[in-house]
Amino acid sequence: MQSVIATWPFSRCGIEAAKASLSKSNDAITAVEVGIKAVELDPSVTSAGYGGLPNASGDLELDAALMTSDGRTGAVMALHDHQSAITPARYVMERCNHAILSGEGAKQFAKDQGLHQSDNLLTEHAKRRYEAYLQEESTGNTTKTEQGIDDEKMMPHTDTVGMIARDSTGLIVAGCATSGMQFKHPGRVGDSPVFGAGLYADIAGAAVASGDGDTMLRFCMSFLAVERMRQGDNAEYACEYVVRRVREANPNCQAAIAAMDRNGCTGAACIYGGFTTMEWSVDSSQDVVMKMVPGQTGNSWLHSCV
Ligand code: SD4
Repeated sequence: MQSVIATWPFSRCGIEAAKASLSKSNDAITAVEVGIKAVELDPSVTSAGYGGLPNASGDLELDAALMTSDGRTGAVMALHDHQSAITPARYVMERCNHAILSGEGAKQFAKDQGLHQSDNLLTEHAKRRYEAYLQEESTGNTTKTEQGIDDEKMMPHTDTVGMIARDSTGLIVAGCATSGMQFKHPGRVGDSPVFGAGLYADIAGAAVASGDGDTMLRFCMSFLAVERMRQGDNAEYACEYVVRRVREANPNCQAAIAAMDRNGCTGAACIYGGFTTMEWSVDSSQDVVMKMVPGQTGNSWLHSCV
C-alpha cells in the first residue's frame, strides 16, 4: 500500500508533493525527498529550511536525514548556505561512503555534488525575529530558567518536519528536516538527523520524532517505536509506549512521534496536546487527512509557526 504520514499541519504541501511523486514514480525515497523539500522551501515554515529561524550568530543552520527500510542512511548536520538540506542528505546516502556529514564538510560535499548554494537564507520574518532576540539578549530582558527556557513561553519553539512514505514495493523511507532550536548555539545538533532518535526505519516499519531534541535524544524514540512494532504493537500503541517512557522520565518534555508499520498503517502520540499529523494512503482516501493527536498531559504544545 502506498502511504504517507508527516508531522504538523505545515506539512500538507509536503504530503501533496509526496503523494504526487508516489503516483508518478512509486519510489518512497523520492516521495520523502520532494515532500520534505516542499516544506523546507515554504517560507512560512519557521522551523525547517528557508523560513527557519537562525542560530545565535544569525546563520540558518540546517539538519536533515533519510533512512530506508532496506538499510540505507544519509544525513547532514549544521549545514550552512542552503535553503534545503534534504537533497544533500539524500546525496550522502547515495553518493558518499559515509552516513553523516556535518558543518563545513557537509557544505563542501553539497557543493561538489553541484547543489545550489544560496545567499537568500533568512526571510524578513526570520530577520525580525533575530533582531528581537539580539535586543532581548543585550537588554537582558528575558526570563530564562536555568535550562535556558523562556518562562513566559514555557518551552522553546520546536517543530520538525518528519515524513514517512511507503511505496507499493514495500520500501519504507523515513526523513526529517529542521533548522533546529531557534537561536541555538552554532553547531548544536538535536535528535532530528540522528538515526534511531529523530528517525528510524527497518523492515518492521519506521518512525519520526518531533520536539525538544536536547532532551529526546537520550530516549532513541524512533528506534524504540520500531522495536515495539517488531514485537507486535501496532503503530499507535508503539508510539504511545515510547511517549509514556519519555514522560515517565521527563514529564515536561515536549515530545511527539509518528510511526508507520510494515503494511503502511500509521499511528502517533505526544506528551503535550496539539501535535498533529498529516496523512494519506492510497487505500483509505484520495484526500490528505489531518489528525489531531491527543496529548498525555493537560499541557499544550507551543509552536514555532505562529
Ligand atoms: C531539534 N527535534 O532540533 C528538533 C526540533 C524539532 O519538532 O523537532 N522540532 O531539537
